[in-house]
Amino acid sequence: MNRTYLMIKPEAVSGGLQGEIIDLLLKNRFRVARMKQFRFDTARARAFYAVHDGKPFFEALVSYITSGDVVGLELEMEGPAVERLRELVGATDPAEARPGTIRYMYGTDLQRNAVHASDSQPNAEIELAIVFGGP
Ligand code: 3AN
Repeated sequence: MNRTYLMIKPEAVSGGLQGEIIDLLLKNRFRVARMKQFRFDTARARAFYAVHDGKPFFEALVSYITSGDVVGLELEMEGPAVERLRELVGATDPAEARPGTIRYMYGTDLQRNAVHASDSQPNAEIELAIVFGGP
């Protein structure tokens, strides 16, 4: 079984989109192993987005992701979970995302793009550890 991490971002949670997004995941054969609604504090948000530290949008990203509750999900599937989830999520910019992808349907702009999905297995493991702690 392979696993990855998906996070429903603040504007999608406050907009009540979490049910539809989770339904889409289940219909695409992901299994929800763990799920948690929480709010990032600044320190944890900086750790979560450490790979973007120093980029021009980093401070805006941290303040946005701490602005409200998020929903974090550990997802499992038999196939290549990281790659399948990235396909289902779509391009970072919703304006460039293909029809049928989560960001095409629920994203607004480059920052408010509905969800985050881990971009590699090592990053999935790091992000799952930050959000859920131990196994
Ligand atoms: P993805 O979320 O598709 O892996 P990344 O890792 O390049 O994309 O970016 C992480 C997050 O940073 C994005 N989801 C988005 O919210 C934000 N972001 C990326 N690029 C920009 C940008 N040019 N301006 C504002 N926010 C950005």
